[in-house]
Amino acid sequence: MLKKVSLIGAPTDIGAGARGASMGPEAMRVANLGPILQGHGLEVLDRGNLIGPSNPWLPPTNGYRHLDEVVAWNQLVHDAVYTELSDGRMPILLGGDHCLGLGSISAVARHCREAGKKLRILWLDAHADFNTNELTPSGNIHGMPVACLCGHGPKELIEIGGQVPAINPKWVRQIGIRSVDPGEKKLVHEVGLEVYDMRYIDEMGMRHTMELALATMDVNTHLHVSFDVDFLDPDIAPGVGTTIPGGPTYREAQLCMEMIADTGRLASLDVMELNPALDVRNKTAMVAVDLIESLFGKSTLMRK
Ligand code: B3U
Ligand code: MN
Ligand code: MN
Repeated sequence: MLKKVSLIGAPTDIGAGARGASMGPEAMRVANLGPILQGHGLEVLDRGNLIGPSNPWLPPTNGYRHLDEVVAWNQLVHDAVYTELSDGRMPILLGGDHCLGLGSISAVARHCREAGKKLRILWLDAHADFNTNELTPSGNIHGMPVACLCGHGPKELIEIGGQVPAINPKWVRQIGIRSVDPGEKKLVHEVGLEVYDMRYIDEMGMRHTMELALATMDVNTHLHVSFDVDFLDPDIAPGVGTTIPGGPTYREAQLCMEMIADTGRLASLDVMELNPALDVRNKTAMVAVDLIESLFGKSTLMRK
């Protein structure tokens, strides 16, 4: 695991259906993310916030809301994430809504191509984020980033990482899924995405789920985690725009993070959709920070 990490704030809700994720980066700082990671022996640089277009809050055109602004933000995120990886630092993207997973992961994919690394992506989310402009019920682009990464999306978005498609769907494992739109579901099946939905986690348990999700990694693997905070059960994480009941409990989420930490392969991270306007005394940010600590190996009394 890289010892040097960089925090990149992307304060926007440009792809979301509710305002407020633009305050996510600051809430993570208020919850002490930087100093806490430093306390675990990491060298932490806070790069501050990216500055992009404001949110005009318009209805969709051609099935997309704010496409131009989403492209601009993703370009900024791509460049910032790519720069950190080129410098040998681990980027931690603080969202911002999940449309920015596109810029982040297309930069990671570019880096892996150039470095000859095998890429694995864990998409922790209540949603599959696999809509297109024809399938979307909302036009909100935070419901589309995985489809765009796999080449299903508008030209100006899918080309950001310099290669179309940016990733192979075989590199993705989705965990915690429990809200998928009907057309989206069909496309997810067609593409053959590896999905561990809540039904699977209920039946098989988080341990077995993570063993499978992490199975095909080796020493040459770059592991990217895209953590949509709405992955978590709303009981512990109410501060998100689209709460979906029945998510992983605190213990299940801890185990998920610990098993990722145990691989030693985590090399980039997105923390997305945190919405302080909907939170209760910053508790969702504090849970997210707590889980990120586990992702960096906090909780292993038994193993160290
Ligand atoms: N699938 C719905 C809702 C949604 C997706 N991602 C979030 N919400 N956060 C849509 O609008 O695409
Ligand atoms: Mn998402
Ligand atoms: Mn989600």
